[in-house]
Amino acid sequence: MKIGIVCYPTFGGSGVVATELGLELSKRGHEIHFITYNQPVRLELISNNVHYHEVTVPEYPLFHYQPYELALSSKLVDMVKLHGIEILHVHYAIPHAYAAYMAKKMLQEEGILVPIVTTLHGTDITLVGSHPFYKPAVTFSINKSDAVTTVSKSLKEDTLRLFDIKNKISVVSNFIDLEKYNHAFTDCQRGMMAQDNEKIITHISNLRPVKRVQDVISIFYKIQKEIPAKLMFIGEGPEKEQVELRCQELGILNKVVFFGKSNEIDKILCFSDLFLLPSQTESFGLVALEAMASGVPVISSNTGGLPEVNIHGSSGFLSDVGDVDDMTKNALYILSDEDRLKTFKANARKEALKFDLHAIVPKYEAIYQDTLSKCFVL
Ligand code: GMT
Repeated sequence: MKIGIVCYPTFGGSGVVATELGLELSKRGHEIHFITYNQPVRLELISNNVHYHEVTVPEYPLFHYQPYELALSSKLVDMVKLHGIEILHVHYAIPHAYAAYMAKKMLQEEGILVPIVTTLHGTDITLVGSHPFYKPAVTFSINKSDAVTTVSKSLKEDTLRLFDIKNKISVVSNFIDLEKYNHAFTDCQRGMMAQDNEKIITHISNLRPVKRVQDVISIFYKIQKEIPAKLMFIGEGPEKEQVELRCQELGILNKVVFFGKSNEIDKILCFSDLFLLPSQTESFGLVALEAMASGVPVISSNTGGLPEVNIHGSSGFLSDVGDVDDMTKNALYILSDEDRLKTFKANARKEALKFDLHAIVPKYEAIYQDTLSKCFVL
C-alpha cells in the first residue's frame, strides 16, 4: 500500500508512534510518505520506500496566525496526486484530521478517493480537543474520518464521554520494538552515572504541567533521604526552570542529572533501576512502556490508560494522582531489596512483551485494508 502519514515531528509520543509505525510498515513492504513540517525526530532513515515531504507555511505579515492547516491540506492534495497515495493515516486530531478531511474533499472534486484513518493520542481529546474553542471541529473531523483508533481503552471511553461520536472506534495500543531495548545489562555505562551503591531513578517527559514534574522531585527527594540515589531527568519544557530551582532549594542539585531532549533514551533506560511517571493524565504512557521494555519497573499514577500498561504489583505500582507518599513508599519497597528489584525488573520486561510491534502493527494494516475495501465498495 502507499500510505501517507501525518504527525507532529517533535519528541511527543504521538510523533514517535507515527514514525515507528511508518518505519515498520516500510519494512513490511509498504511505501510510506511522511507529510509534516519537519523531519520527524526518530526518522533517521530515508530509504527507497520511506519519503518525507515538508509542509512549509510562508510568512505573510497580514496574518496574525499563519494558516498551517491550509498549507497541510494543499500539500496532502499535491502528494496524493503526485505519488498515488492510497490512504492517509493522521496522528493527533488537531489539526491533522481536519486538514485531511479538507484534502479528501478537494481530491473528491477531481475524482480521487482517499480514505482517512485518524488515530487519537490523548491530549487531542483529554486536554486540548475538548476545549469549547476546538470541540465542534474536533467532533466533526472524528466523525468524518473513515476509521478512528485510540491508543487505549481508556482513551476510547474518554472520547465517547467527551464528544458526540457517531463513528466506530477501534483500540490499537502503543507498541514497542523490543529488540531495540534488549540490552544485556553489562552493555550499559552505569558507572559513568552513579556509584555502585546508588540507585538510578529516571523521568522522561516534555515537562508540561500534565506530567506533574514537581511530584517527580518530591518523590526523589524522599527516596534519596532513605537510600543513596541519583535522578536522571530527560526532556525540555516549560516546567524545567522551576524544577531546577526546586532541586537547588532542596539541596539535591548534585544528585540530579539534566539531559535535555535525547534521542538515546534506550541507553539511559538501560542503566535505570526505576522509572517515575506521576502524570495528571496519560492516555497510554508510551514512555512507561519504553522503560518496561528496558526492564525498568514503573511507579506511576493510576490515571487514564496507565493501568493497561503498568501492572500493579508486577511491573511496578500505581497510586492516585498526587499521592507522592504512596509513590515513595512503593518506590522504596522495590528498591530496598535486591532480589525484589530483580523480580520487578524481569516482570516489567515480561509485561512489555504484550506490546511487541510485530503483534500491533498488523492491526493497523488490517484497518487500512478494511477501510480501503469499504470505501471502494461505496
Ligand atoms: O505525552 C505527551 O505530552 C505527548 C503526547 C503526544 O501526543 O505526543 O503523548 C500522548 O500520546 C502518546 C502516544 O500515543 C501516549 O503514549 C501518551 O500517553 C499521550 N500523552 C498524554 O495523554 C498526556
